Amino acid sequence: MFKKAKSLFSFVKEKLVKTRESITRSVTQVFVDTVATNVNRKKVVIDDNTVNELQEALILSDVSFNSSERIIKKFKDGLKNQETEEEVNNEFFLGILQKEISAMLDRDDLNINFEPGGLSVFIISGVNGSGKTTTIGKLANLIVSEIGKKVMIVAADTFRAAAISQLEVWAKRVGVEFFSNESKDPSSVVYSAIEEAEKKDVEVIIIDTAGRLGTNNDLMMELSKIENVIKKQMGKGPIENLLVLDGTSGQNALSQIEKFKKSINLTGIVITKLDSTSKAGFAISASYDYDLPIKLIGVGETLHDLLPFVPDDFSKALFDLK
Ligand SMILES: Nc1nc2c(ncn2[C@@H]2O[C@H](COP(=O)(O)OP(=O)(O)OP(=O)(O)O)[C@@H](O)[C@H]2O)c(=O)[nH]1
Ligand SMILES: [Mg+2]
Repeated sequence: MFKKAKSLFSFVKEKLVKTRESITRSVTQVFVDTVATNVNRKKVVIDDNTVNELQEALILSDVSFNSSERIIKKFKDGLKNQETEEEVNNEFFLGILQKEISAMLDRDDLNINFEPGGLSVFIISGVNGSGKTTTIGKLANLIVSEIGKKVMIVAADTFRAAAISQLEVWAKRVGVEFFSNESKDPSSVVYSAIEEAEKKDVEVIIIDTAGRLGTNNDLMMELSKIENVIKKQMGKGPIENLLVLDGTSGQNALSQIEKFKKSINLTGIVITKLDSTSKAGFAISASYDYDLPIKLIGVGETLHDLLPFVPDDFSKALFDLK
């Protein structure tokens, strides 16, 4: 799935430059003395002080305490009885860190799912301005260009008048079906959209929702109602229920996951704006602490700037490894 987009490792590396510079700088500093004491040694030794500094550096790079504990434990396990013929340099330590982080992010539910033979319904939600509408345009493009399915995008953000026309522009740009109507009730828009999709043999509908804070109960109930309407109408819930997180908010985005998770059955997360943040470290915690797959990442504002999430590529890009 999404094979072409998946092969863009060098592109991810290029885009993650801000986070990479910040993480690599702080983590590299931690290892300076350790690298010196391990020169010409076969068995690698690292002291507790260095390990503590490493944990601090991770936390300063927007990794949560919980995730940092796990990374440190795995890092220490990885080093235990480590005998190496390799030169013990920075890359040696970063390589061990990268492998552990990659393993933490790797899951068997990273792919976007489609209903076999039926209509696939995707809901896209998130706080205001996180990148939902832009992500929908890019995702529609990925699905059309790589999988060739017939897509309809649905304007269920009835809150802002401009939201509908913004989505319509994306639909035209990508060349997919677009649905909106006069109703102010997002669930009613979704209901009509599904009827229309069935008439037009659409295979995937992607629903744009209004930005909302997880603390606003009324708006969270509205989101949950959309999910319930789909369940009733289709006999099952949306196959993808994706929460879009703004990469520039760093650890602040984590509390949003917790709140959205209480109201809707999230199937995964999308992290946007990774091209303009130094805080991408929080992505590790977004997945590990909340037991959710990162399915897609946004790395820019154009049509092609949405990529499937590949844990090994992402973690290598964090530490500038090949
Ligand atoms: N650099 C960068 N900008 C992005 C990315 N994704 C979205 N944006 C920008 O973020 C801004 C907000 O994007 P929207 O898609 O309108 O966000 P939204 O979540 O739909 O916003 P609301 O509907 O108002 O809640 C726009 O200026 C986008 O171009 C990304 O991956 N990288
Ligand atoms: Mg929007």
